[in-house]
Amino acid sequence: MRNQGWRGLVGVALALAAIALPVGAQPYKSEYSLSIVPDAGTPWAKGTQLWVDMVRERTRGRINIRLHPGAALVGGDQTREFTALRQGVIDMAVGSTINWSSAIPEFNVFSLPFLLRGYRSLDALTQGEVGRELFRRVEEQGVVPLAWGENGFRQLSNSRRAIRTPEDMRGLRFRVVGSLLFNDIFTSLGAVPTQLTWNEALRALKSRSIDGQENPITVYNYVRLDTLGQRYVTVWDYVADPILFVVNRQVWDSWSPQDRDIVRDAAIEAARFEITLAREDLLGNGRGTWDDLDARGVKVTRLTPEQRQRFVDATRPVYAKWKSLVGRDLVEKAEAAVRDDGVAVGARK
Ligand code: X2X
Repeated sequence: MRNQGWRGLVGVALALAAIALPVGAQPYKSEYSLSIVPDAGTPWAKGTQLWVDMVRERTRGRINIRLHPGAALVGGDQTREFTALRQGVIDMAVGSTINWSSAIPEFNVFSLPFLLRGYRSLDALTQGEVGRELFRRVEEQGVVPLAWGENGFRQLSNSRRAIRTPEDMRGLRFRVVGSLLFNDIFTSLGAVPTQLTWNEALRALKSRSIDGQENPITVYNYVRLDTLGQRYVTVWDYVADPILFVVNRQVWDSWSPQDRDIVRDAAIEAARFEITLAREDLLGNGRGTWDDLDARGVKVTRLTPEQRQRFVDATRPVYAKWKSLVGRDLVEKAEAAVRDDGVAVGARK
């Protein structure tokens, strides 16, 4: 008897739920998980936090997101983040094209060495036909792309010596991540690349088992890589990694059209704020990034156009090889966009 009473109650509850929800829709979760790689403090993390806060506020708590830094939901293995998102293990993410290139090889377009020439060319890619095509690739994989943000132009740092020529890199061990494109780039320059996650990289830098790494200066500063012996920085702008604000498709479909608009608009606003932070070259305390580096005793090397050309020449075969791996059509679109909209190297500083 008692059992039947329960069944009756469950039946009534199910019937009520069916009335409340459109056919096929999933109920809202009490909390949505969101993955990012870096810790709080970087523009990437601050922009993500703004998105989370705006969504919670504007949906009056209907969409409540918990941020998981350090790619913790995939045990720190940032190259598995996109797959976990596709499979619904992660609900949302703000992730780098470098990390997601293992799932979508076309993302390597941003990592073709020395393709980009300053922020205008980067914008020409993300905001133009290339960006739209990449969004389509993301959608095909069951993930909803909402906005482009930016980690930034990636600079070289190491603990051994100032790097002005490819010869200066000879034999140095650098941490890289993402696709084998990075192994090819560093090998072509005579260095010894090692694929490590960001967490592993920090441990390896601390223990001095590797000599160097490459990351935007905002990331370098936030983790204070100078305190881990990374006292030589070379500004070479060889690649940049945009970040994407995305939501798993099933999660997206479970939200009302009104809530989807809120989430999309907030992503666009947060991404705009995030890009401003990434480009402003200021530290949290308001001091100029580059002046502060000098003051901390970091030796910053800026390549002259002639010096930079030597790196371009040395990585040309890698560029050619990866142009076909990434897809000739897409790379040619990117090259055309850079030609039309790019500004001279160094003009952004
Ligand atoms: O791991 C890195 O180097 C980082 C933090 O920049 C990315 O996630 C691509």
